[in-house]
Amino acid sequence: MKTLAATPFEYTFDLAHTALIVIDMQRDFIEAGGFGASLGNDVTRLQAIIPTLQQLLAAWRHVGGLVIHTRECHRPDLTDCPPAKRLRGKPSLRIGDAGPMGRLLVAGEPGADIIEALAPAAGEWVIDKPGKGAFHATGLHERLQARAMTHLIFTGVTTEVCVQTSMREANDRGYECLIVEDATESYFAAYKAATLSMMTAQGAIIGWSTTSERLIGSLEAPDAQTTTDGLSAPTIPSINPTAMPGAATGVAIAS
Ligand code: TIU
Repeated sequence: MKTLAATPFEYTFDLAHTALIVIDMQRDFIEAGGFGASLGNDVTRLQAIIPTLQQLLAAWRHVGGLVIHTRECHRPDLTDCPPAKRLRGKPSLRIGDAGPMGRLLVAGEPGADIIEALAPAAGEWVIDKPGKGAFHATGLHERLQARAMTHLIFTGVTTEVCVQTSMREANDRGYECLIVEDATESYFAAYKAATLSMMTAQGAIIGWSTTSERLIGSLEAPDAQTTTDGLSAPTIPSINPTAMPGAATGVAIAS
């Protein structure tokens, strides 16, 4: 088991039953000319977390943890895009319209791709999702159950839209959820801050938050032993023979 400092209190997980989820790090949200920009957002804000996510992914892959990537996108015929979603508001382009990176939020188009810097590795899951939440109409819960996953660690964009929705869906399905503060970002700093506060309030009502440094540190530290009652066993100091009484002088110790 691994334990790390988190808000509002320590978070403990077993790597074999924990997945790292990277939400929607797609060109459509992060690059100019995509869906995020069509809504009037400054997409450059989201680019700040790319190096942090690269470090976290490298550390997670190094210890052999399961990685799951999601992509918000729709079938080319848009049958999985409710009119309420497509027709909402007055964006410069709507879902399915052609933009400089192809049709917005449509599977198979360049804009729907995960950015090159965070490309999925072989064996990692890539979940296409028509909604904001990763569990809606994706079969993700069933796949996680088949792998006996109990803990989910959330990263990606945007904090208060797809990341928060997914973490709330996961919490209601019984997963112990952690969000990595510097590996998630929003177009709005205030919404990110509010989301982290509200999800960790009331004794981790939705889940915990921590930093990538703490999470990576926990991966590098040896696993804590657990006792049968689930509590961490006290650490037994290793014995250094040269530090034992008499060792330096060669005096025999009476047995
Ligand atoms: N608009 C916005 O903040 N986000 C989305 O539409 N999707 C995701 O968060 N992925």
